[in-house]
Amino acid sequence: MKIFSSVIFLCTLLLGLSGCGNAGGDPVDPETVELSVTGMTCENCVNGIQHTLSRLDGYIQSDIDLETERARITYDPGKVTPAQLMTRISQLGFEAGPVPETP
Ligand SMILES: [Cu+2]
Repeated sequence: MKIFSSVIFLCTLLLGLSGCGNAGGDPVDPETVELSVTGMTCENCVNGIQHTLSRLDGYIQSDIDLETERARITYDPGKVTPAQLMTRISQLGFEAGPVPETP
């Protein structure tokens, strides 16, 4: 389910990273956070968020769904925190927060 698919996703990501010339640095141990992002109206909003996040050190990748208003963001926890990611998104005029728990 959710946890399972994110494990698969992380494995894929790790394989991808190791293929891009790791010069003996610390291995990145990425984490993925799922956020609720509201206020997006079109693909430009999504692209704007991704563009802004991509300039944050520690940001790796994101998958943002306009319809479900969910953002799944992969990041390096040694460099950036989910709080910083949320702050960046809200600075763009969107509301970002933790996904409400579903029973
Ligand atoms: Cu838009």
